Amino acid sequence: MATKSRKKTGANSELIAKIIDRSANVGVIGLGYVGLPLSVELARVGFKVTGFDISKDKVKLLNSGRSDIDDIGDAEVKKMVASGNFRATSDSKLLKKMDTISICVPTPLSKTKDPDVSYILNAVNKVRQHIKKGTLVVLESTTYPGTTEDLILPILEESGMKVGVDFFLAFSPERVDPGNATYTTKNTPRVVGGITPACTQAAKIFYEQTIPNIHAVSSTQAAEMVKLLENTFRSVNIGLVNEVALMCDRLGLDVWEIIDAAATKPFGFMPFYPGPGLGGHCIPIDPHYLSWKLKSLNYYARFIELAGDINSHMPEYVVERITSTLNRRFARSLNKSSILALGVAYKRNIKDMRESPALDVIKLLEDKGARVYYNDPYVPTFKWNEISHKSSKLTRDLVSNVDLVVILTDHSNYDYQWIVDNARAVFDSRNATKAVKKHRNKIERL
Ligand code: SAJ
Repeated sequence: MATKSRKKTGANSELIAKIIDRSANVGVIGLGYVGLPLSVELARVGFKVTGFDISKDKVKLLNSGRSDIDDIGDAEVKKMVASGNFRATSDSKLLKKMDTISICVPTPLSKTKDPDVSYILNAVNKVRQHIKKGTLVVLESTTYPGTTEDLILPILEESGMKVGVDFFLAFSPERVDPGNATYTTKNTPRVVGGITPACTQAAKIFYEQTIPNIHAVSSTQAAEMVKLLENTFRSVNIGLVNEVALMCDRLGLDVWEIIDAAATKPFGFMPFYPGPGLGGHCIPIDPHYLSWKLKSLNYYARFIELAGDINSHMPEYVVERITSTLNRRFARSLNKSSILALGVAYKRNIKDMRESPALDVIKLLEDKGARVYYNDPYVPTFKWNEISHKSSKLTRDLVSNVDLVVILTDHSNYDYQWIVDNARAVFDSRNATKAVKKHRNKIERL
């Protein structure tokens, strides 16, 4: 916990003093997988945190000491609330008491695959109505370069206040990796970029109180671009390795063997793994914020679009492979076959299903006439396209009676040997069965 004191310079000296002595009232708008962990860390180091959320149910749940986020347990919320350092509210009028405001709201894509910054605008307009002199506003939501300066700054200056003098505005990308117990909000280095040097300094000192390693960049646009590079790097490399999987299939090679062997190279290589597609609310989406912005500058971001194309076709490829497996092994067509899908969350060991490719695979299988059951220990039920689905109990009877089991999310708590022992055939899109010793002849992999 960095409680470094700073030579108080510039227009933000009063704010910095309040941040360092913890008398600053801290506001967090959006209490999801980013805002809630941030609130926990800020409360932990002694700030009085007010969490703002439009969901009254979420506000009620948090104030009663319970969590709806995978990475934050009820005990942490209960402790934070009991300490008196946190309360949740839907009343945006309380923003007028805040000395710092962190905006952690969703930035999805619209139906036409354009950035949807409506959540950011909704939050910023509430801040504009209530912001007081000397406040630090930091946007954390992933967005295209220019959002903070071109969209948010003019709205906040409608208050008549001057940025860098009367209030401070910066961008600091969230880097939460849901389900990652090693790297959490409090030990993941942070990038900050302000509209003015005084804004950058205020943001740097604010985050230093909870995170030891803060890296300042020259502008809000630079900070916005850093995050998009991080996530585009992942999307493009996942797209590459998904295409390598398609190549290996045609070459009669085992893509998992190839990647594991390449990963023995101690430098200049970083393993990514093929899968049924790209899920989550970040990796499939954030790169399109960047390509959208570049289109407005008459530049076509080819890598982003190509990776998006490959990644979004993986569900179809998985269904093609299942179809040929049923055909080859049992002379069965997909139509009227029975399939058990294991895992619907978008990645292992979490319950989040946003943009999960498992849903696309299940829909494609059903569209081709298969009877699909699913099991996911993290997702007991879900509703999709107005249809409710319920996780089937993972019994020997079910596993042994379906024509094929497809592994879509490699949750660690599955007994993969037991599954293979009892299944007629297994299509493994995650290499989850790599440690399975017996009956490997039943397994096909991406
Ligand atoms: N995936 C693959 N192959 C891989 C890695 C991932 O198919 O080699 C798939 C996953 O199954 C998942 C999707 O890609 O469906 C996204 O996976 P992810 O590991 O990037 O997970 P996210 O989106 O939950 O979190 C990411 C963060 N992950 C990591 O850095 C490991 C990080 O990029 C961001 O902090 C976060 O998105 C965000 O909020 O932007």
